[in-house]
Amino acid sequence: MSTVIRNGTIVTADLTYKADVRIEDGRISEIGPNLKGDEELDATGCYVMPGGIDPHTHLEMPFMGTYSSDDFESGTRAALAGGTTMVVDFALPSPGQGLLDALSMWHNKSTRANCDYSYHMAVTWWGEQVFDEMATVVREHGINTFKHFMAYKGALMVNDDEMFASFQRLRELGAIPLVHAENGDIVADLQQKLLAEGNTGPEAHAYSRPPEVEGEATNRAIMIADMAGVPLYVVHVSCEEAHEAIRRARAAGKRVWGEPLIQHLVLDESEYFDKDWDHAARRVMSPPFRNKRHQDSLWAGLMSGSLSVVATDHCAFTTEQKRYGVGDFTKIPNGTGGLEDRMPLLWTHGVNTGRLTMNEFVAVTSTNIAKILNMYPRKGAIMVGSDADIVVWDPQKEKTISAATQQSAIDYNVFEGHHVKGLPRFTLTRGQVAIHDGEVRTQEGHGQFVAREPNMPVTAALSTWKELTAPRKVERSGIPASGV
Ligand code: DUC
Ligand code: ZN
Ligand code: ZN
Ligand code: ZN
Repeated sequence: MSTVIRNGTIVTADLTYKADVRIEDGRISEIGPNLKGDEELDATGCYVMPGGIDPHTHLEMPFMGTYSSDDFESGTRAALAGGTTMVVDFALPSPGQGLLDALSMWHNKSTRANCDYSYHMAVTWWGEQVFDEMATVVREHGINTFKHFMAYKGALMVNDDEMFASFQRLRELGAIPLVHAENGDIVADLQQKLLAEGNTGPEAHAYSRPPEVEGEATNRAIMIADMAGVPLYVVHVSCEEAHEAIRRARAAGKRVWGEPLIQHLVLDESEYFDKDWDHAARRVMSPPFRNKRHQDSLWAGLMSGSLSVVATDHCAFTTEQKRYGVGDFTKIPNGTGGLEDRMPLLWTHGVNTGRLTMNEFVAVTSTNIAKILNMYPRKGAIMVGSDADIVVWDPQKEKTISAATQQSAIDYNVFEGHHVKGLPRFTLTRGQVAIHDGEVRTQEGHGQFVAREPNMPVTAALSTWKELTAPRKVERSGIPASGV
C-alpha cells in the first residue's frame, strides 16, 4: 500500500521545489514528478513540509498540586490538528525519585499517543543515584537531553553547585543540558513581598517574575555550561535580556540555543492587567507574557538566527484548576496551551507578514530541533528514507481560533478570537493520514517513542561519583604570588 502526495510544492529548511512524494511503510520512498499510488492526496496550491516538532510539552504532568489536563491522547491530537507530528515531553522525577522510575511512569502515560514522541529527562534533585542513572538513561534509553529548573524553589529547583556537577556529567555522556532560566531565590522573595503587600491577584504573577530574573539566570547558566564544557539549550526565552545573553554567547563561539514560545511572540503583558480574574489567571505561565520591546527582540532573534526554535511549553489547566489560586497568585497552576495553534500562528504572524521565509518557518518549527536533538533526517526532513511525518499546508485556508472547535481538553484558549491564515489540509504521522481536510482521523496508540543517540563523542572513561565529588586543588596559574 502506497500513498502519494500529488501536485504540491515541497518546502524544506533549505529548498522549495515542485515534486510528488510517495510513502510506503511509514517512510518516504520516492520524490519526483508524476508519481502514482494506491491512495492519492491532492496538494494543489499547497506546501508539502516536514511536520512540526514541538520540543517542549508537559502532558498529564503532576504540577502545583494537580495534573496538566491534556494527556498524550488529547495533546497529540491537538498537535496533529495544527500540523505538528512529534512532541518532546519532560519526564519529571519528583524530588528523591529515581530517573528510571520516572521514565517508566512516562512510558506508561504515552501509550495512547497519536503521533511520535520523545522525552527530555528532568534533573529535579542531585545525588549519587541521579549521577549513576544518567548514564543508563543516555546509553540504554535513548535520551540525550536533561532539563534543569533554576526556579520553583523548594520543589523542582536545583542550585548552582548541583547544576555544575550535572553539566559536567552530561559532558562526559555526550548529552545536552536544558535550563528553565529564572532566578528562583529572587522570584520566591518577590512573591512573599507581593503577598505581604496584599497583591494576591494574577497580575502579581507577572510582577514577581520580571525580565531581570530571567536575564540573570540565563547569563549564569551560559557561564556554568561554558565552565563545564557543554552546549546549552535555553527553554522559553521570553525577554530581551535573556535573548541578548544568548546572542552574545553565540557571537563568542559558544554552542547555545534559545527557544522562544509562540505565546510570548503573539501575546503581551496587557493580558494580565485590567482583566477579569479568570482571563488573567488562564494566562499565568512562567515566564509571564512581556511587553512589545521583548516581543520585538524575540522576533529579531528568529529573523537573524540568534534564536533557533519556536515551541509551546504546552501545559494546559482548566479554569477550575486555575481557580486553586484565588486569593493567592502563587497557587495558580502555571501553564498555557498552544500545541494546535503554534504552526498556524507562526505562519500568520511570521510568514504572512514577511518576517520569516517559508524555509525559515520549516527550520524553526521542525528541522533545527531535529538536528539539535539528534534525530535528523529521520525527523525534520522531506528526504527518501525519512519518516513520513508531513504536513500539507494550505496557505489560503483561514479560521478564527476558538475553544469551541479545539482538540485540547480544556475549556478555553488563550488565543481565542485570533484569526489565522495558513492551516493544514492533511497531516501525516509516519504515513497515516491523521488530519484529512478538516476531519480528525487520529489513531490512539499509533505514536512511537523516538530514541536519540548522544550528540557528541562520549568520553572514553566515565568518572565515578567519588571522583566528581572529591575536593579538588584549585589551580591559579597566572596570578603572581606577590599579588601584584
Ligand atoms: N512553566 C509553565 O508555565 N508551566 C510548566 C512549567 C514551566 O516552567
Ligand atoms: Zn519551564
Ligand atoms: Zn516547560
Ligand atoms: Zn493573532
